[in-house]
Amino acid sequence: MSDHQFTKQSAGAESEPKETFVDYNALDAEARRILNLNDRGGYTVPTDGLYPYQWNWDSAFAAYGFAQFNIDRAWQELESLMAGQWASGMVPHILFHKEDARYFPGPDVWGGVGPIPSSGISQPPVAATFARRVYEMDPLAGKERMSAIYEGLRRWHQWFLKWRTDENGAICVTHPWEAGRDNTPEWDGPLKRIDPVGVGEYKRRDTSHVNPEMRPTKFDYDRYIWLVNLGRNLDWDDAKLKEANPFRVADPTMTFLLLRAHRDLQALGEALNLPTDGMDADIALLEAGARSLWNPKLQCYDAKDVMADEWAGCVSSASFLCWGAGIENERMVAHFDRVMQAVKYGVPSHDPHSDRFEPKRYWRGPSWAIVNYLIGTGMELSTDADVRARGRALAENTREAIAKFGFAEYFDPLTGEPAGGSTFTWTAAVWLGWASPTVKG
Ligand code: 9WN
Repeated sequence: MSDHQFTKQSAGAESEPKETFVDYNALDAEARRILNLNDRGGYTVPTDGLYPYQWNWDSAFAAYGFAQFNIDRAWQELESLMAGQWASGMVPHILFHKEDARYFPGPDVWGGVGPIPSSGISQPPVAATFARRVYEMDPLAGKERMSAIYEGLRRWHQWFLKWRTDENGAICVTHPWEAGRDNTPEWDGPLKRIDPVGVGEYKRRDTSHVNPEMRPTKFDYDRYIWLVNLGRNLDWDDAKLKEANPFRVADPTMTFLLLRAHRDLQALGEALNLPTDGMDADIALLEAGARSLWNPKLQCYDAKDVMADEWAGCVSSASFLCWGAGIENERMVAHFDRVMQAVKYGVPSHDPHSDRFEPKRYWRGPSWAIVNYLIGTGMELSTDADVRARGRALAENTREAIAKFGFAEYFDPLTGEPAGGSTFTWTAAVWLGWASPTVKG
Protein backbone atom coordinates (compact mmCIF):
# COMPACT_ATOMS: atom_id res chain seq x y z
CA MET A 1 0.00 0.00 0.00
CA SER A 2 1.38 3.47 -0.82
CA ASP A 3 1.88 6.14 1.83
CA HIS A 4 -0.96 8.12 0.36
CA GLN A 5 -3.65 5.57 0.88
CA PHE A 6 -5.24 4.67 4.18
CA THR A 7 -8.22 2.76 5.35
CA LYS A 8 -10.77 4.42 7.58
CA GLN A 9 -13.09 2.57 9.92
CA SER A 10 -16.04 4.60 11.17
CA ALA A 11 -16.03 4.84 14.97
CA GLY A 12 -18.25 2.27 16.67
CA ALA A 13 -19.23 0.52 13.49
CA GLU A 14 -17.25 -2.71 13.65
CA SER A 15 -19.38 -4.51 11.08
CA GLU A 16 -19.49 -1.72 8.50
CA PRO A 17 -17.40 -2.20 5.38
CA LYS A 18 -14.10 -0.37 5.40
CA GLU A 19 -13.88 2.68 3.20
CA THR A 20 -10.68 3.52 1.44
CA PHE A 21 -9.66 7.14 1.08
CA VAL A 22 -6.91 8.23 -1.23
CA ASP A 23 -5.17 11.57 -0.94
CA TYR A 24 -5.01 12.42 -4.62
CA ASN A 25 -3.45 15.82 -4.04
CA ALA A 26 -0.55 14.13 -2.26
CA LEU A 27 -0.16 11.74 -5.19
CA ASP A 28 -0.14 14.66 -7.63
CA ALA A 29 2.58 16.30 -5.55
CA GLU A 30 4.56 13.05 -5.48
CA ALA A 31 4.32 12.73 -9.26
CA ARG A 32 5.64 16.27 -9.71
CA ARG A 33 8.41 15.51 -7.24
CA ILE A 34 9.43 12.43 -9.26
CA LEU A 35 9.65 14.42 -12.49
CA ASN A 36 11.82 17.04 -10.80
CA LEU A 37 13.90 14.34 -9.12
CA ASN A 38 14.67 12.68 -12.46
CA ASP A 39 15.33 15.99 -14.21
CA ARG A 40 19.00 16.23 -15.18
CA GLY A 41 18.75 19.78 -16.51
CA GLY A 42 16.93 19.91 -19.84
CA TYR A 43 16.39 16.18 -20.09
CA THR A 44 14.88 13.55 -17.80
CA VAL A 45 16.07 10.05 -16.93
CA PRO A 46 13.45 7.27 -16.62
CA THR A 47 14.61 6.50 -13.07
CA ASP A 48 17.88 7.00 -11.23
CA GLY A 49 20.37 4.09 -11.34
CA LEU A 50 18.63 1.55 -13.57
CA TYR A 51 18.27 3.99 -16.52
CA PRO A 52 20.65 6.95 -16.09
CA TYR A 53 20.27 8.43 -19.61
CA GLN A 54 17.66 10.08 -21.80
CA TRP A 55 15.38 7.51 -23.44
CA ASN A 56 13.34 8.50 -26.46
CA TRP A 57 9.73 7.59 -25.72
CA ASP A 58 10.20 8.06 -21.97
CA SER A 59 11.24 11.62 -22.74
CA ALA A 60 8.11 12.32 -24.78
CA PHE A 61 6.00 11.14 -21.84
CA ALA A 62 8.12 13.28 -19.50
CA ALA A 63 7.35 16.33 -21.66
CA TYR A 64 3.65 15.65 -21.24
CA GLY A 65 4.06 15.25 -17.48
CA PHE A 66 5.99 18.51 -17.16
CA ALA A 67 3.39 20.29 -19.30
CA GLN A 68 0.89 19.78 -16.48
CA PHE A 69 2.82 22.23 -14.30
CA ASN A 70 5.72 23.74 -16.28
CA ILE A 71 5.13 24.18 -20.00
CA ASP A 72 8.56 25.69 -20.64
CA ARG A 73 10.23 22.58 -19.21
CA ALA A 74 8.00 20.41 -21.40
CA TRP A 75 9.30 22.09 -24.58
CA GLN A 76 12.86 21.82 -23.30
CA GLU A 77 12.43 18.05 -22.98
CA LEU A 78 11.31 17.69 -26.59
CA GLU A 79 14.07 20.01 -27.78
CA SER A 80 16.76 18.04 -25.96
CA LEU A 81 15.47 14.82 -27.52
CA MET A 82 15.49 16.28 -31.03
CA ALA A 83 19.02 17.64 -30.49
CA GLY A 84 20.23 14.04 -30.77
CA GLN A 85 18.79 13.54 -34.27
CA TRP A 86 21.17 11.94 -36.77
CA ALA A 87 21.85 13.29 -40.27
CA SER A 88 19.72 10.42 -41.63
CA GLY A 89 16.69 11.73 -39.70
CA MET A 90 16.77 8.94 -37.10
CA VAL A 91 16.20 10.00 -33.50
CA PRO A 92 18.05 7.54 -31.24
CA HIS A 93 16.48 5.49 -28.51
CA ILE A 94 19.11 6.54 -25.92
CA LEU A 95 21.11 9.79 -25.67
CA PHE A 96 24.17 9.34 -23.48
CA HIS A 97 24.60 12.92 -22.30
CA LYS A 98 26.98 12.01 -19.45
CA GLU A 99 28.64 8.63 -19.18
CA ASP A 100 27.39 6.50 -16.28
CA ALA A 101 28.82 3.05 -15.50
CA ARG A 102 25.53 1.91 -13.96
CA TYR A 103 24.05 1.06 -17.38
CA PHE A 104 25.14 -1.50 -19.95
CA PRO A 105 25.52 -1.29 -22.95
CA GLY A 106 26.96 2.24 -22.85
CA PRO A 107 28.08 4.68 -25.57
CA ASP A 108 31.25 2.77 -26.57
CA VAL A 109 29.39 -0.46 -27.18
CA TRP A 110 26.77 1.32 -29.27
CA GLY A 111 29.07 3.65 -31.22
CA GLY A 112 26.22 5.87 -32.41
CA VAL A 113 27.06 8.33 -35.20
CA GLY A 114 24.98 11.38 -34.26
CA PRO A 115 25.71 14.80 -32.74
CA ILE A 116 25.36 13.42 -29.16
CA PRO A 117 26.75 9.99 -28.09
CA SER A 118 23.82 7.65 -28.61
CA SER A 119 22.48 4.21 -29.35
CA GLY A 120 22.03 3.23 -33.01
CA ILE A 121 18.33 2.34 -33.13
CA SER A 122 15.15 4.34 -32.57
CA GLN A 123 12.08 3.85 -30.39
CA PRO A 124 8.29 4.25 -30.75
CA PRO A 125 7.77 7.72 -32.25
CA VAL A 126 5.32 9.21 -29.77
CA ALA A 127 7.06 12.62 -29.60
CA ALA A 128 4.83 14.28 -32.23
CA THR A 129 1.73 13.04 -30.41
CA PHE A 130 2.86 14.62 -27.16
CA ALA A 131 4.14 17.73 -28.95
CA ARG A 132 0.59 18.21 -30.22
CA ARG A 133 -0.85 17.77 -26.74
CA VAL A 134 1.63 20.21 -25.23
CA TYR A 135 1.07 22.71 -28.04
CA GLU A 136 -2.71 22.56 -27.67
CA MET A 137 -2.45 23.21 -23.94
CA ASP A 138 -0.99 26.64 -24.70
CA PRO A 139 -0.70 27.46 -28.42
CA LEU A 140 0.68 30.92 -27.79
CA ALA A 141 3.56 29.67 -25.66
CA GLY A 142 4.20 26.78 -28.04
CA LYS A 143 3.97 28.33 -31.49
CA GLU A 144 7.64 29.11 -32.02
CA ARG A 145 8.99 26.13 -30.16
CA MET A 146 6.75 23.71 -32.01
CA SER A 147 7.63 25.29 -35.34
CA ALA A 148 11.33 24.86 -34.54
CA ILE A 149 11.08 21.08 -34.04
CA TYR A 150 8.44 20.40 -36.70
CA GLU A 151 10.81 19.70 -39.59
CA GLY A 152 12.97 17.42 -37.42
CA LEU A 153 9.92 15.37 -36.46
CA ARG A 154 8.90 15.16 -40.10
CA ARG A 155 12.37 13.95 -41.10
CA TRP A 156 12.27 11.34 -38.34
CA HIS A 157 8.92 10.01 -39.55
CA GLN A 158 10.28 10.00 -43.12
CA TRP A 159 13.23 7.96 -41.95
CA PHE A 160 10.83 5.28 -40.65
CA LEU A 161 8.94 5.32 -43.94
CA LYS A 162 12.17 5.05 -45.93
CA TRP A 163 14.02 2.40 -43.94
CA ARG A 164 11.56 0.50 -41.83
CA THR A 165 8.50 -0.35 -43.94
CA ASP A 166 7.67 -3.86 -45.12
CA GLU A 167 6.08 -4.48 -48.52
CA ASN A 168 2.65 -3.51 -47.17
CA GLY A 169 3.59 -0.29 -45.38
CA ALA A 170 3.80 -1.74 -41.84
CA ILE A 171 6.74 -0.46 -39.78
CA CYS A 172 9.41 -2.98 -38.78
CA VAL A 173 11.72 -3.13 -35.81
CA THR A 174 15.32 -4.20 -36.33
CA HIS A 175 16.14 -4.80 -32.66
CA PRO A 176 13.85 -5.90 -29.79
CA TRP A 177 14.77 -2.69 -27.94
CA GLU A 178 13.47 -0.57 -30.82
CA ALA A 179 9.82 -1.40 -30.06
CA GLY A 180 10.38 -0.49 -26.41
CA ARG A 181 8.95 -3.94 -25.54
CA ASP A 182 12.26 -5.70 -25.11
CA ASN A 183 11.43 -9.32 -24.35
CA THR A 184 7.87 -9.66 -25.57
CA PRO A 185 7.08 -13.18 -26.90
CA GLU A 186 6.64 -11.68 -30.39
CA TRP A 187 10.41 -11.71 -30.78
CA ASP A 188 10.96 -15.32 -29.62
CA GLY A 189 10.85 -16.85 -33.13
CA PRO A 190 13.19 -14.39 -34.90
CA LEU A 191 15.61 -14.31 -31.93
CA LYS A 192 15.89 -18.11 -31.95
CA ARG A 193 17.26 -17.95 -35.47
CA ILE A 194 20.21 -15.81 -34.33
CA ASP A 195 23.39 -17.58 -33.22
CA PRO A 196 25.12 -14.96 -31.06
CA VAL A 197 28.69 -15.87 -32.03
CA GLY A 198 31.39 -13.54 -30.78
CA VAL A 199 29.32 -11.87 -28.08
CA GLY A 200 31.72 -13.14 -25.43
CA GLU A 201 31.64 -12.10 -21.78
CA TYR A 202 29.90 -8.93 -20.71
CA LYS A 203 28.53 -7.65 -17.43
CA ARG A 204 24.85 -6.86 -17.29
CA ARG A 205 23.96 -3.97 -14.99
CA ASP A 206 20.16 -4.23 -15.02
CA THR A 207 20.13 -7.36 -12.86
CA SER A 208 22.08 -5.59 -10.12
CA HIS A 209 19.26 -3.02 -9.83
CA VAL A 210 16.25 -5.30 -10.31
CA ASN A 211 15.40 -8.94 -9.49
CA PRO A 212 16.58 -11.03 -12.50
CA GLU A 213 13.21 -12.84 -12.44
CA MET A 214 11.64 -9.60 -13.63
CA ARG A 215 14.14 -9.00 -16.44
CA PRO A 216 14.93 -10.52 -19.85
CA THR A 217 16.91 -13.79 -19.80
CA LYS A 218 20.57 -14.30 -20.80
CA PHE A 219 19.36 -15.96 -24.00
CA ASP A 220 17.66 -12.69 -24.95
CA TYR A 221 20.49 -10.44 -23.81
CA ASP A 222 23.13 -12.31 -25.83
CA ARG A 223 21.08 -11.65 -28.93
CA TYR A 224 20.44 -8.00 -28.02
CA ILE A 225 24.19 -7.46 -27.75
CA TRP A 226 24.92 -9.42 -30.91
CA LEU A 227 22.56 -7.13 -32.82
CA VAL A 228 24.21 -4.03 -31.32
CA ASN A 229 27.65 -5.31 -32.41
CA LEU A 230 26.33 -5.94 -35.92
CA GLY A 231 25.07 -2.36 -36.23
CA ARG A 232 28.21 -0.79 -34.77
CA ASN A 233 30.46 -2.83 -37.09
CA LEU A 234 28.47 -1.48 -40.05
CA ASP A 235 28.63 2.12 -38.72
CA TRP A 236 24.83 2.01 -38.45
CA ASP A 237 24.58 2.39 -42.22
CA ASP A 238 20.85 1.90 -42.92
CA ALA A 239 21.32 0.35 -46.37
CA LYS A 240 24.02 -2.11 -45.25
CA LEU A 241 22.03 -3.06 -42.17
CA LYS A 242 18.92 -3.73 -44.20
CA GLU A 243 20.93 -6.33 -46.08
CA ALA A 244 22.75 -7.85 -43.11
CA ASN A 245 20.30 -7.79 -40.21
CA PRO A 246 18.38 -11.08 -39.72
CA PHE A 247 15.95 -9.43 -37.26
CA ARG A 248 13.18 -7.57 -39.05
CA VAL A 249 9.70 -7.76 -37.56
CA ALA A 250 6.64 -5.81 -38.71
CA ASP A 251 5.35 -4.51 -35.43
CA PRO A 252 1.97 -3.20 -34.25
CA THR A 253 3.64 -0.85 -31.70
CA MET A 254 5.60 1.04 -34.33
CA THR A 255 2.95 0.93 -37.03
CA PHE A 256 0.01 2.09 -34.92
CA LEU A 257 2.02 4.69 -33.02
CA LEU A 258 3.66 6.17 -36.13
CA LEU A 259 0.25 6.38 -37.79
CA ARG A 260 -1.12 8.22 -34.73
CA ALA A 261 1.94 10.48 -34.60
CA HIS A 262 1.84 11.28 -38.30
CA ARG A 263 -1.82 12.34 -38.01
CA ASP A 264 -0.83 14.55 -35.07
CA LEU A 265 2.09 16.05 -36.95
CA GLN A 266 -0.11 16.79 -39.93
CA ALA A 267 -2.62 18.56 -37.64
CA LEU A 268 0.23 20.61 -36.19
CA GLY A 269 1.49 21.49 -39.66
CA GLU A 270 -1.96 22.70 -40.66
CA ALA A 271 -2.40 24.70 -37.45
CA LEU A 272 0.99 26.36 -37.86
CA ASN A 273 0.84 26.77 -41.62
CA LEU A 274 3.89 24.58 -42.17
CA PRO A 275 4.50 22.18 -45.09
CA THR A 276 2.37 19.03 -45.01
CA ASP A 277 2.95 17.85 -48.58
CA GLY A 278 2.96 14.09 -49.02
CA MET A 279 1.49 13.43 -45.60
CA ASP A 280 -1.90 12.23 -46.86
CA ALA A 281 -0.11 9.61 -48.96
CA ASP A 282 2.08 8.59 -45.99
CA ILE A 283 -1.02 8.15 -43.87
CA ALA A 284 -2.73 6.04 -46.54
CA LEU A 285 0.36 3.81 -46.72
CA LEU A 286 0.53 3.45 -42.94
CA GLU A 287 -3.17 2.63 -42.80
CA ALA A 288 -2.64 -0.15 -45.33
CA GLY A 289 0.36 -1.32 -43.29
CA ALA A 290 -1.66 -1.31 -40.08
CA ARG A 291 -4.45 -3.36 -41.67
CA SER A 292 -1.92 -5.82 -43.07
CA LEU A 293 -1.01 -6.76 -39.48
CA TRP A 294 -4.32 -8.56 -39.12
CA ASN A 295 -3.54 -12.22 -38.49
CA PRO A 296 -6.58 -14.05 -39.92
CA LYS A 297 -5.94 -17.20 -37.92
CA LEU A 298 -5.60 -15.39 -34.60
CA GLN A 299 -8.26 -12.82 -35.58
CA CYS A 300 -6.10 -10.12 -34.04
CA TYR A 301 -3.43 -7.52 -34.94
CA ASP A 302 -0.15 -9.34 -34.61
CA ALA A 303 3.59 -8.97 -35.27
CA LYS A 304 5.08 -10.62 -38.36
CA ASP A 305 8.60 -11.93 -38.78
CA VAL A 306 9.38 -10.50 -42.22
CA MET A 307 12.45 -12.68 -42.86
CA ALA A 308 10.62 -15.96 -42.21
CA ASP A 309 7.19 -14.68 -43.32
CA GLU A 310 5.68 -15.96 -40.06
CA TRP A 311 3.12 -14.53 -37.68
CA ALA A 312 4.11 -14.28 -34.01
CA GLY A 313 0.67 -15.55 -32.98
CA CYS A 314 0.45 -13.15 -30.02
CA VAL A 315 -2.34 -11.07 -28.56
CA SER A 316 -0.23 -8.42 -26.87
CA SER A 317 -0.94 -5.00 -25.41
CA ALA A 318 0.46 -3.54 -28.66
CA SER A 319 -2.45 -5.12 -30.56
CA PHE A 320 -4.75 -2.74 -28.65
CA LEU A 321 -3.00 0.37 -29.95
CA CYS A 322 -5.23 0.11 -33.04
CA TRP A 323 -7.87 2.58 -31.83
CA GLY A 324 -5.35 5.34 -31.30
CA ALA A 325 -4.28 4.89 -34.91
CA GLY A 326 -7.89 5.28 -36.03
CA ILE A 327 -8.26 1.59 -36.89
CA GLU A 328 -11.46 0.09 -35.47
CA ASN A 329 -12.26 -3.62 -35.34
CA GLU A 330 -15.00 -5.34 -33.35
CA ARG A 331 -12.92 -8.45 -32.80
CA MET A 332 -10.39 -6.32 -30.94
CA VAL A 333 -13.08 -5.27 -28.45
CA ALA A 334 -13.78 -8.95 -27.73
CA HIS A 335 -10.05 -9.65 -27.23
CA PHE A 336 -9.75 -6.62 -24.97
CA ASP A 337 -12.63 -7.79 -22.77
CA ARG A 338 -11.32 -11.35 -22.60
CA VAL A 339 -7.85 -10.18 -21.58
CA MET A 340 -9.09 -7.64 -19.04
CA GLN A 341 -11.42 -10.17 -17.41
CA ALA A 342 -8.45 -12.41 -16.63
CA VAL A 343 -6.53 -9.76 -14.65
CA LYS A 344 -7.08 -7.27 -11.88
CA TYR A 345 -4.88 -4.46 -13.22
CA GLY A 346 -4.67 -4.32 -17.00
CA VAL A 347 -3.55 -4.13 -19.68
CA PRO A 348 -1.23 -7.15 -19.47
CA SER A 349 1.59 -6.92 -21.99
CA HIS A 350 0.90 -10.49 -23.09
CA ASP A 351 -2.29 -12.57 -23.24
CA PRO A 352 -2.88 -14.10 -19.77
CA HIS A 353 -4.39 -17.19 -21.42
CA SER A 354 -1.15 -17.93 -23.26
CA ASP A 355 1.42 -20.40 -21.92
CA ARG A 356 4.10 -17.75 -22.52
CA PHE A 357 2.46 -15.33 -20.06
CA GLU A 358 4.73 -14.47 -17.09
CA PRO A 359 3.08 -11.90 -14.77
CA LYS A 360 6.32 -10.44 -13.42
CA ARG A 361 8.74 -10.71 -16.33
CA TYR A 362 8.90 -7.32 -17.96
CA TRP A 363 7.08 -7.35 -21.33
CA ARG A 364 5.86 -10.96 -21.06
CA GLY A 365 2.88 -10.17 -18.82
CA PRO A 366 3.18 -7.07 -16.61
CA SER A 367 0.95 -4.03 -17.13
CA TRP A 368 2.55 -0.70 -17.97
CA ALA A 369 0.86 2.62 -17.21
CA ILE A 370 2.26 4.19 -20.40
CA VAL A 371 0.80 1.50 -22.62
CA ASN A 372 -2.50 1.91 -20.78
CA TYR A 373 -2.38 5.60 -21.57
CA LEU A 374 -1.77 4.95 -25.26
CA ILE A 375 -4.50 2.30 -25.45
CA GLY A 376 -6.98 4.23 -23.29
CA THR A 377 -6.61 7.61 -24.99
CA GLY A 378 -6.87 5.78 -28.32
CA MET A 379 -10.13 4.13 -27.24
CA GLU A 380 -11.43 7.50 -26.14
CA LEU A 381 -11.14 8.62 -29.78
CA SER A 382 -13.38 5.81 -31.01
CA THR A 383 -16.65 6.50 -32.84
CA ASP A 384 -18.22 3.79 -30.65
CA ALA A 385 -19.45 5.00 -27.24
CA ASP A 386 -18.88 1.54 -25.71
CA VAL A 387 -15.23 1.63 -26.73
CA ARG A 388 -14.87 5.15 -25.36
CA ALA A 389 -16.30 3.93 -22.05
CA ARG A 390 -13.67 1.18 -21.92
CA GLY A 391 -10.97 3.81 -22.42
CA ARG A 392 -12.24 5.80 -19.45
CA ALA A 393 -12.54 2.66 -17.33
CA LEU A 394 -8.91 1.87 -18.16
CA ALA A 395 -7.86 5.29 -16.81
CA GLU A 396 -9.64 4.41 -13.56
CA ASN A 397 -8.05 0.97 -13.39
CA THR A 398 -4.62 2.62 -13.91
CA ARG A 399 -5.44 5.18 -11.21
CA GLU A 400 -6.21 2.39 -8.77
CA ALA A 401 -2.96 0.54 -9.51
CA ILE A 402 -0.81 3.66 -9.07
CA ALA A 403 -2.70 4.86 -5.98
CA LYS A 404 -2.31 1.46 -4.32
CA PHE A 405 1.14 0.46 -5.46
CA GLY A 406 3.04 3.65 -6.33
CA PHE A 407 4.90 5.02 -9.34
CA ALA A 408 6.47 1.74 -10.42
CA GLU A 409 7.97 0.92 -13.80
CA TYR A 410 5.29 -1.79 -14.27
CA PHE A 411 2.78 -3.89 -12.31
CA ASP A 412 1.93 -7.54 -11.88
CA PRO A 413 -1.47 -7.66 -13.64
CA LEU A 414 -2.84 -10.34 -11.31
CA THR A 415 -2.00 -8.69 -7.99
CA GLY A 416 -0.87 -5.15 -8.82
CA GLU A 417 2.45 -5.76 -7.11
CA PRO A 418 4.89 -3.07 -8.28
CA ALA A 419 7.90 -4.34 -10.25
CA GLY A 420 11.06 -3.13 -11.96
CA GLY A 421 12.32 0.36 -11.10
CA SER A 422 10.51 2.76 -8.75
CA THR A 423 9.96 6.56 -8.83
CA PHE A 424 9.46 6.16 -12.54
CA THR A 425 9.19 9.24 -14.75
CA TRP A 426 6.63 8.02 -17.24
CA THR A 427 4.35 6.52 -14.63
CA ALA A 428 4.36 9.91 -12.86
CA ALA A 429 3.64 11.65 -16.19
CA VAL A 430 0.73 9.34 -16.98
CA TRP A 431 -0.64 10.02 -13.52
CA LEU A 432 -0.51 13.80 -13.94
CA GLY A 433 -1.83 13.89 -17.49
CA TRP A 434 -4.43 11.13 -17.45
CA ALA A 435 -4.91 8.85 -14.46
CA SER A 436 -5.28 11.36 -11.63
CA PRO A 437 -8.87 12.43 -10.94
CA THR A 438 -7.63 16.03 -10.75
CA VAL A 439 -6.79 16.06 -14.49
CA LYS A 440 -8.86 18.77 -16.13
CA GLY A 441 -9.32 16.77 -19.31
C1 9WN B 1 16.47 -0.79 -23.24
C2 9WN B 1 13.65 3.10 -20.27
C3 9WN B 1 13.49 1.90 -21.20
C4 9WN B 1 12.14 1.90 -21.92
C5 9WN B 1 11.84 0.59 -22.62
C6 9WN B 1 12.04 -0.54 -21.64
C7 9WN B 1 13.45 -0.52 -21.05
C8 9WN B 1 15.81 -0.65 -21.87
C9 9WN B 1 16.40 -1.69 -20.94
O1 9WN B 1 13.67 0.72 -20.41
O2 9WN B 1 14.38 -0.78 -22.08
O3 9WN B 1 16.04 0.24 -24.07
O4 9WN B 1 17.61 -1.61 -20.69
O5 9WN B 1 15.69 -2.58 -20.48
O6 9WN B 1 11.77 -1.77 -22.22
O7 9WN B 1 10.55 0.59 -23.15
O8 9WN B 1 12.10 2.95 -22.85
O9 9WN B 1 12.56 3.19 -19.40
